[in-house]
Amino acid sequence: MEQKNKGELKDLKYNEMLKKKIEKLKKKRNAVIIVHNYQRDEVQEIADISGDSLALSQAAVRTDSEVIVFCGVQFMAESASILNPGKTVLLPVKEAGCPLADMITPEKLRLKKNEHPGAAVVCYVNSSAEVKAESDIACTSSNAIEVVRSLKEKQVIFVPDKNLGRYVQSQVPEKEIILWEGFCPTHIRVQEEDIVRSKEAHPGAEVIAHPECNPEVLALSDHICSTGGMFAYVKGSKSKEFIISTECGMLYKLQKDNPGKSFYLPTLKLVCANMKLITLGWVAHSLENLVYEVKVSDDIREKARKTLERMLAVTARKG
Ligand code: CIZ
Repeated sequence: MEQKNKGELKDLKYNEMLKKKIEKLKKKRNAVIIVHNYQRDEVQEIADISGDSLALSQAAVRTDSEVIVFCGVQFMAESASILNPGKTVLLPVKEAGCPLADMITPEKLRLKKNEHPGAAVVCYVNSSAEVKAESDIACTSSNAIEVVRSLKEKQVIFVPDKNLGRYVQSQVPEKEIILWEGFCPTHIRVQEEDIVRSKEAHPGAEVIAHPECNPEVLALSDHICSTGGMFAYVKGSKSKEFIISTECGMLYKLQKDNPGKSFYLPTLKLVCANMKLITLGWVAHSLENLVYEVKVSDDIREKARKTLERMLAVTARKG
């Protein structure tokens, strides 16, 4: 059995104490804790529901709880709030933002729309409520291809992730995709040589990459999909080893759900600092003080809700 040092044992004891406190506060507040796949392991351990941003927003709609503690980043909590106007949505650390979402503003998007008046605007969910309000339809990495295919317009302004947009273009050649120069600072850290080195170290492993990675990395991958798609793919694959090119938090649940399989990161740089801001201590603080409430103004919410609901309708059509 793995030996733990004194410091690690102290941390474990502290975490156990916090988990008990969170459990009590959750009952008192009639709250549900929903946790994104990229969160810290110990935060994933207390999840009532875990998943990708789409699954979490949908789960938030189904819950009877009055309070939703969203362990993720700002745009995810905003989406939950937009789809659940009657509920209190809390983000335990208010600084937990998304640098990709910050690479576009509604003003700049309006200028782009003026340059391409006939184009439809598809926004990745990693965008602010204001940008969603300026868009025609949202998408996630799990449904971006379907969403773009569903549009009647040939020209599509795809914001803000250029790598996801480029990947969608390769799968939907009948459309003309106008890319935005945004990127995820975490996913672009994986380099071609990281994949080459990992394949040499684990020659039997399949490489699965998130479409936010650079095109050179995607070209070396066996399978490209969203985080939700990764769980399904690994479950159905006969392989025993996988190189996972996405944020390191994914390894917690992949390993838990697939005890007989091994998972490797191509580089230790795959850490999203924003996702890791939320700790058990902040979750307890959030429940105790009902902070930090994420609210969207009524006019923006109404428009952004339509953008999200159009996406949900496309996904529902698939069944
Ligand atoms: O949509 C999400 O939750 C993100 C950010 C990634 C993914 O592929 O699930």
